[in-house]
Amino acid sequence: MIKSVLLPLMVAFGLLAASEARAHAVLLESTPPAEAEVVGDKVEFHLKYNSRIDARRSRLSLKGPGGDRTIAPRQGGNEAELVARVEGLAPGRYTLFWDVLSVDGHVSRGQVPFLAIAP
Ligand SMILES: [Cu+2]
Repeated sequence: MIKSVLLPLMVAFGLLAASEARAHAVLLESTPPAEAEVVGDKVEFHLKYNSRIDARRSRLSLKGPGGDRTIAPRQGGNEAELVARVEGLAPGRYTLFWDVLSVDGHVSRGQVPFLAIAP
């Protein structure tokens, strides 16, 4: 009897804990994808998350051959997407650092490395 009650309870709590952890914004997909080769000196970033993002309080920065620069992100097609555009890239290795505020009030961070190559 006790066993039959406990197991479903433990399963229920396990699921709750898992969905709580997922409340932080997690990057699901990016354009360019990590380790991609981008041809040319312009890149349009699309970052798709698993939850809504506050675009105004999220930051992007790009580190690469020309030094570091901060990029102002905009909201994409929906509230779980950020977009930004950068021009004038010299060929070389870059890392896009993202720092986003999700609706649960937590900040999460990550990076997308890519390679810019001359056309
Ligand atoms: Cu969170």
